Amino acid sequence: MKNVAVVGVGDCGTNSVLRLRKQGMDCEMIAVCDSERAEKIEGKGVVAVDSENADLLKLKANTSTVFVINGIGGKTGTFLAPEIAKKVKETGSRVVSIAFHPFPLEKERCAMVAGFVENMEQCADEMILVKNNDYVEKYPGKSMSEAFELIDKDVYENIILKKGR
Ligand SMILES: Nc1nc2c(ncn2[C@@H]2O[C@H](COP(=O)(O)OP(=O)(O)OP(=O)(O)O)[C@@H](O)[C@H]2O)c(=O)[nH]1
Ligand SMILES: [Mg+2]
Repeated sequence: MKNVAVVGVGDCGTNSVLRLRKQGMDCEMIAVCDSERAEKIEGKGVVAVDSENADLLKLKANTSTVFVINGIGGKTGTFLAPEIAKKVKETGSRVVSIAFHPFPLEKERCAMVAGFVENMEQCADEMILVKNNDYVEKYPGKSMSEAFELIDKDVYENIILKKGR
């Protein structure tokens, strides 16, 4: 898809975009924002961004839609994804947030969802909350990594391909 960029923020977002790339995601640019891992990943078809240089996505790929992907409950994704969304939106791209709701047993992380949603709603044009637990119920007996792969496949087919333009 021309003019579509996908940015993963934090560990979950980074894992997710790397899996999507492996699954053959078609997009103009893949970026990650994770200070701990970006250096190791950058260059292999992946660009490192932070909230300061997120406008790169517009400059380099002339993106019209940018998907910002993160898990909720850690620090990086929860707090930097809205900042990146805001910065990208300022460049004129449409921003769709895809955020993973933590598992119910991650109680303290779940408590951060409401604040994140409130924040992201101010920064993105649209936000989609994907509940990790729904997949565990839908695909019982799968390992965590198998479940994450299925989630990403679904995100690609039902959100990115449908909403990217
Ligand atoms: N769907 C999906 N969810 C994940 C994945 N990895 C982690 N999560 C969820 O995302 C939440 C946030 O975790 P991380 O992404 O590790 O947190 P982070 O944003 O890196 O934050 P810090 O490491 O604290 O800076 C977790 O509590 C899980 O619920 C993944 O690969 N796929
Ligand atoms: Mg992390």
